[in-house]
Amino acid sequence: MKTIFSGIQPSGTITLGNYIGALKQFVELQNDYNCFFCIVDQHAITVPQDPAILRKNIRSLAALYLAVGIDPDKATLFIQSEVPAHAQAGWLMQCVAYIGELERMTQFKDKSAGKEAVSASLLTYPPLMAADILLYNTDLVPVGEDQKQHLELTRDLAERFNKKYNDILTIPEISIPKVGARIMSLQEPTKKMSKSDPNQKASITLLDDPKQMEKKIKSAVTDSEGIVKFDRETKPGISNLLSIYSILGGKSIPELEAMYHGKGYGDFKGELAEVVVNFFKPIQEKYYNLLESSELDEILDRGAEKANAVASKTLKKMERAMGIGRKRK
Ligand code: ATP
Ligand code: LTN
Repeated sequence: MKTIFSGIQPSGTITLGNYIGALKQFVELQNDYNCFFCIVDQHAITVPQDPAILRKNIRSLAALYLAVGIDPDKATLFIQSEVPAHAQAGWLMQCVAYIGELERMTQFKDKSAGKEAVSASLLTYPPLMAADILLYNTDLVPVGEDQKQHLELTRDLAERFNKKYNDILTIPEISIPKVGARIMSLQEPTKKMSKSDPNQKASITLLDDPKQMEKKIKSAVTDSEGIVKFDRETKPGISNLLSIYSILGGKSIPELEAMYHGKGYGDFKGELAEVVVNFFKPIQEKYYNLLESSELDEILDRGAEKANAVASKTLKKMERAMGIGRKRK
């Protein structure tokens, strides 16, 4: 069986974008691959976090992974900081990466823009991400489109490592969904929906209550044309809502365009809100049950143990190849 690795930051409650771009794929892929899904808390602290809120978000993200359908008997679910090999291999990959290539990462440019104090880790974030992936001999990494550049760098770093030291790292492939790889902000539809966006109206989280979901969809920025038609260039707002409707409602975009022919945005948004609310209702019920249970901690303990067994082996191989530490049997 081939191996999959992917991670989500516990930097807030996950959004519709995270679900459509990442989690939905994870659930589908877990049947055919040996999967490792990670809560990348060490990545989350590259930007300021309130410690108490971060703790809560970690548990909440774990429960959401399970609530959307990740099956702990099929996939390994774990917290990054509970597997020390990640930080250790992250350091090794920092020694392989060049500052110039890290400075070219658009996520670094976006997250550091206009900030006076930027942590060093925001720059060295991609080598840690590369380590996450490479420790598991990963064949495939399912992510949203925004992570493409990081994945390309991961492949470059792995190739560089293999050439310089020993051919021990697997070069991973990237998997981006055909539809929904980039769900846009509801307020600025030319910008991606992001869970750490300070404007709460810009994203729908998986834990919003029905009223909030409805309100956010109804106030989503569209255009003044009044025609429900997919055109990313001239109608980014409506096109984004059509993508969401199509994926969660199980109807194709032409079908939806035909359904709303001659109708206004009011009807369209109202019915989309219903689709979104009904889609996440059972997920939310499952989530609240899980959050109360001790099962969640048991799953995470087991996950960390399984991940640790694989990751520590690769780390040892990397250290040996680089010549650090003493030679042991
Ligand atoms: P942050 O706002 O803290 O940077 P984020 O919402 O961008 O977080 P991540 O934790 O960085 O989310 O990403 C988790 C996964 O969700 C990644 O695979 C990423 O590509 C995917 N993803 C994030 N935002 C979107 C989006 N708007 N559309 C599709 N996929 C997305
Ligand atoms: N960089 C990713 C989160 C992330 C990740 C990973 C994704 C960290 N490590 C490994 C896939 C594989 C992000 O910001 N979305």
